[in-house]
Amino acid sequence: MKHWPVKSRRAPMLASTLALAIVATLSFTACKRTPSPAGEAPSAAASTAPANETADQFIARVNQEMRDTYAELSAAQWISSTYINDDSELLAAKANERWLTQLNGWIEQARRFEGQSMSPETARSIMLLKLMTAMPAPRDPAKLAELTRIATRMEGMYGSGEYCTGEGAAKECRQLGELEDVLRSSRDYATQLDAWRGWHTIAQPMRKDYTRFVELVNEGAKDMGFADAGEVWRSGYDMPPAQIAAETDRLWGQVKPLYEQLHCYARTRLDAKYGKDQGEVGGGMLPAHLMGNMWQQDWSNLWDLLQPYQNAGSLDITGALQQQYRQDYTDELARHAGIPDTDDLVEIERSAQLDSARQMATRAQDFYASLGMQKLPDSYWEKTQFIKPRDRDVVCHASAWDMNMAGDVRTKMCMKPNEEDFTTIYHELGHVYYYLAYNKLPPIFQAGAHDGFHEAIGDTIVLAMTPDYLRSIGLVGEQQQSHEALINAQMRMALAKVAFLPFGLMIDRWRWGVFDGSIKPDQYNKAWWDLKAKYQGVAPVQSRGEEFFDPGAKYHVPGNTPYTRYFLADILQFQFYKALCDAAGYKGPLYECSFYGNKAAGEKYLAMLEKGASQPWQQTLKELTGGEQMDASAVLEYFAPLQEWLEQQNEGRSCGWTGTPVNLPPAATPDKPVPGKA
Ligand code: X8Z
Ligand code: ZN
Repeated sequence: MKHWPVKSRRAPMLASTLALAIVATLSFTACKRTPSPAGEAPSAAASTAPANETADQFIARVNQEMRDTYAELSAAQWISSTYINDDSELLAAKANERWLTQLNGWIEQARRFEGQSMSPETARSIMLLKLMTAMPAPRDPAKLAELTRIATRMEGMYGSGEYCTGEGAAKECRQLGELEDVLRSSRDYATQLDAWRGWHTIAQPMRKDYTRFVELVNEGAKDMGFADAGEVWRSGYDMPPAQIAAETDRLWGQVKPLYEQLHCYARTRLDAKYGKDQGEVGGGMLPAHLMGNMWQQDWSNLWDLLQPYQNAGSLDITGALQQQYRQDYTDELARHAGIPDTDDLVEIERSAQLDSARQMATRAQDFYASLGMQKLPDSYWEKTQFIKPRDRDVVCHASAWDMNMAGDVRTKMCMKPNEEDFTTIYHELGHVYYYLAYNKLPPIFQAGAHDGFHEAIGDTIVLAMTPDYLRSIGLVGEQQQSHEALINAQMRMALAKVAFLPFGLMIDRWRWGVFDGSIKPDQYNKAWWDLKAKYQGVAPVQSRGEEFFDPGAKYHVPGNTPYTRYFLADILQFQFYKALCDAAGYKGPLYECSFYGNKAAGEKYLAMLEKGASQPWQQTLKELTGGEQMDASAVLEYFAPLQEWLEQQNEGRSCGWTGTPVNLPPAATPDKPVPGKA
């Protein structure tokens, strides 16, 4: 996303930086903050405000200056995310330092206008300015520079993190993608545990940096008049910050019974596969390393274990994508003149991987185009990172970038032919289409209505990828019209979207606590696993003491991307989906609707995207859905058949879990940290 550079280098963040971060718009009433004391260390930019400038003129100038600086920052961040080394990190940290200094300068200059009358747009812009970065920076230039260096380093450590085993010639190092492949495909208990533990070693060396990072962003937040950095994050929702915390509790309360049913069902199936003593951990929790995903946030990879009915029509999208890839490879091989040597084979493999990734992105583009949206510009296809480069470290975590607010949009992924990456590219293009739609607004308004909107755009399209749509693009065969087939289709969505809900919530429960000091550094890991237990009902099978820093093994922690957005998006996308189905004139049950190809739905969607952050999100939501509240009833409506089915399956079982596992054995061999290579 675009992001304003605020943050670090990644785009989603970027957007975040600007955009995403912004997203977090606050209502005017919520924005009355205690003015900070006059700065002891005024930034250079603060002295450049022309005398007698009005508030409206000030905002016009800030928008212009933002446009002028933006491309340089995003270029530095793009390079450091797609070519990790000391040099690119240095340049990205420096660019971010300039940006945050400039931002602090604008925020300081804006104080002149407190209490003055000004246009509503200007008042909103000033509010958004203070929330533009997820990484509020201290005014002290030395501390600001320290902060950008730490942020860049942590993200680099994540991107280049690897887990090495064996010695000498037998030494083998694996990065996240390879370790994720193990969890995706292996069903061997010990093999999965090794991959899971191995990845978590990369985070151990981040603990010190993260602890200092927290001190520095909190100082930046206080300089702006906020209690701590968590309050800055919670202030981006056009309502008082305390209220958004309560809102997330309310929404979680709506969907929790559904999650509990899914959890209970998954546990039964895991018990059947691994035996009760391995299929669950004390207190009825799910073992963290057996969920097919490093963070247990998406259980789709456990389809082989959790598929409700074996013979009700295949939804094996990964299988179909892999088959297409193999076909590409065979075709390329056949076209090769002469007998290929090893280098040729590597080239052919790579070229087939790239083709397959581009085909996946083309499919995703086609969905948006079918709604009447533009095709992506040529520069997208030329400059995007589709697959993992062979010769250097990159941040593989998927992101979407607006490089210049003028059409240079890109995605950055390390795509493989599997269902997860296939849906992720639809997600990323949601960000891209948001950028393209709001690029005509002043830069300060170039953000999602709130950050959850930004995350929900592409996911709404994913909901419309029904079995029927998948059949129409040749990824699955003819579908049965049976209750069994319906339950299978629902389960496929639930493993991604219902399993995610408590994870979407717990990450920022942890960070809010870290920022407000209720979670102290010597309790970082304990608090993390307490929250994992409380919300997700998952637990490690060996004890994870404070020698570990498991939060750092999830991208958004070292990457400093707020996470509540994804929880909100997981709810909002069902509201958007329902609204677009209505706009398309669809009348059947919600879960069968696809608005693929429907221009009326597309027009309505685009109208929302074009609003960006120019008005409170409640208004934007109302224009799309008729309501002003986030609400999970569309989630429940969508999953009603599955919920009923799960309740039948779970009947007579004792569901639920207790919060904390008891007496976990210590890790058999202490994990050794393997510092990143960068
Ligand atoms: O980070 C992402 C996107 C980029 S904004 C790939 N997501 C979250 C995650 O991977 O943890 C999408 C779903 C949740
Ligand atoms: Zn996203």
